[in-house]
Amino acid sequence: MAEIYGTGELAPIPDDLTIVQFMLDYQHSTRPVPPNHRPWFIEDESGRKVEFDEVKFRTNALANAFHSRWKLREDDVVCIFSPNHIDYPITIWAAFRLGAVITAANPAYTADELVHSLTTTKSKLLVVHPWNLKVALEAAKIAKLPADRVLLLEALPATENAGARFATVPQLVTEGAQTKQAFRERKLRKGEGKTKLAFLSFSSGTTGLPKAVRIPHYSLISNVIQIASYTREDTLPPHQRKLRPGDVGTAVLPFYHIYGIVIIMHFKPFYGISVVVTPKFDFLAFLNSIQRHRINFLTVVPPMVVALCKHPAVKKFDLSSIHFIASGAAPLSAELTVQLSKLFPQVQIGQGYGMTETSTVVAFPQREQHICTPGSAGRLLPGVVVKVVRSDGSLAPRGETGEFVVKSPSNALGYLDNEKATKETFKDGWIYTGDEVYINDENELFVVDRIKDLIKVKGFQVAPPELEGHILELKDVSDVCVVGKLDEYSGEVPCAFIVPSADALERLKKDPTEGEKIKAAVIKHVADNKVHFKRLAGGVEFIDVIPRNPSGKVLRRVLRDRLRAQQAT
Ligand code: 4UW
Repeated sequence: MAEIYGTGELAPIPDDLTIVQFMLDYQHSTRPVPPNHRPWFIEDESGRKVEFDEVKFRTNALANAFHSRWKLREDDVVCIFSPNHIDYPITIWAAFRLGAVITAANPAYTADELVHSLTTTKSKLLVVHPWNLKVALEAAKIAKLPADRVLLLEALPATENAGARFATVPQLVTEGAQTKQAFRERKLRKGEGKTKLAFLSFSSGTTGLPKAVRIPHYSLISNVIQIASYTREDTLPPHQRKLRPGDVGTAVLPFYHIYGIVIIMHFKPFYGISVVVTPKFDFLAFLNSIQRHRINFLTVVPPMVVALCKHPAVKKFDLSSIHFIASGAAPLSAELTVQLSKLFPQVQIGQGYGMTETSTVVAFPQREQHICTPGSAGRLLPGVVVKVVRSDGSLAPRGETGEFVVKSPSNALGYLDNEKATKETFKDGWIYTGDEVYINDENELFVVDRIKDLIKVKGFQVAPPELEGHILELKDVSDVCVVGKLDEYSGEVPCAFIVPSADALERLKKDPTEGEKIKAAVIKHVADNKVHFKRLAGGVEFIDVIPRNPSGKVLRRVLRDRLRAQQAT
């Protein structure tokens, strides 16, 4: 048994275009309708629609202003720090017109976390939503980014006078539209798309701290084409297909994450699907929005499926417009899949599997199936070649488990300034995912476990070493190991095993109530400095010694499995 190939033919992938040219200026054979078929974006709350012509106009005007005001140019990095916003994609595409690179930060980040993104990527410009301005300014100061390099996505409320100090995107669009085009668009030579950087997206990969993944334009274009090819070959009659041009889709999952970047921001409008842009996830507002905008296509993560299955309010809304729900970013159990299909019998339901390093989708809900095989993470996309590698390095036959190893035209280039981690994960065109999987005869993927360090909380990445380094700052802790504890809603939540310092042990001996105080201090230290999903919701446990292998590597799985065994009893 050798390599396994994805299903179907893959259309040619242009390697001389940037993703903005591919989206706004080009008619690829897999694009089912002309780009001006439907509104591209719909602002959830106001219902404001942005048509293709306006998207293009605003992108070009903003690129012009980026050039005149800041001389933004080739390879400059722009950091966008915002919840989903109707001008978020336009800002990114404008930067791409100039050959600049985007890093998108989680809008819930604390100042310290944002500083890490800004400094690692050497960002030159910070584009911010007014809600994030305070944290952004704090981080910009530490990262030595001048305040005149902060751009607001929209004006501050009139009550906050500081608004006048910062330029806004709408202002720059007006400014850029008034002057003649001053910039020369960055055009690519044949083949250059394969190396020309588009995004620096953070992922902790299989081990260590979050790293910036180098994603070129070609990878993004490839993935959009792979999904579109797969979907267009559909053997079903058009009215029964799960994805149809003219559909309305959600953008409640964040644009900053690779799932949002590829599927929601690029694939949906490319395929003629209007995107309803929602800045914050609130379940009742989400149901309301589906009803109000007659949404057909939901891209979700498993906790949203839990809510759809269990929340009593679901029955109060008219959700009959939905015809396709795709879940991804973390495992969706077979039980939940079946439960969801019973509640929504008219809806096609499936899972996709993706990874920042494969930017992004490797497997997508199988075309012909109304309900995916419960537990399956989708079927391999065209253009994807995979191996399942056992721990002894041999290849596992179909149906047997091993590490999932992927070669796809969408694979990223490696990690920024981190040769060691790049060599461990990116080998001869293959990406070692750190996921344990098997593939059945139908080319369906089943993720059975995670071999890598990563914890996924509601689909968000949490890198245990990041929390461990942070917890070790406390003098009461002499050693620590963070693992994922199973959680019905979030999938997993971080739990810390700590070895108390000698001093803390002395205090504990004298006064047993000290234990709770130490645990509370650890929880608070993380909660005060890290984004909400990194909090130690799984609690803190004392342990005598952290298990390590002879070379000193933490045996995280030993503790994780011990915890899960306890949970099972
Ligand atoms: N089942 C089990 C799954 C699954 C999974 C991911 O944060 P990253 O780097 O990236 C993502 C991307 C998810 C995604 C993108 C596009 C898409 O269509 C879709 O489904 C509709 C999902 O999460 O995390 C990568 C890691 O997340 C886990 C797995 O461990 C992987 O290495 N993961 N999807 N269906 N686990």
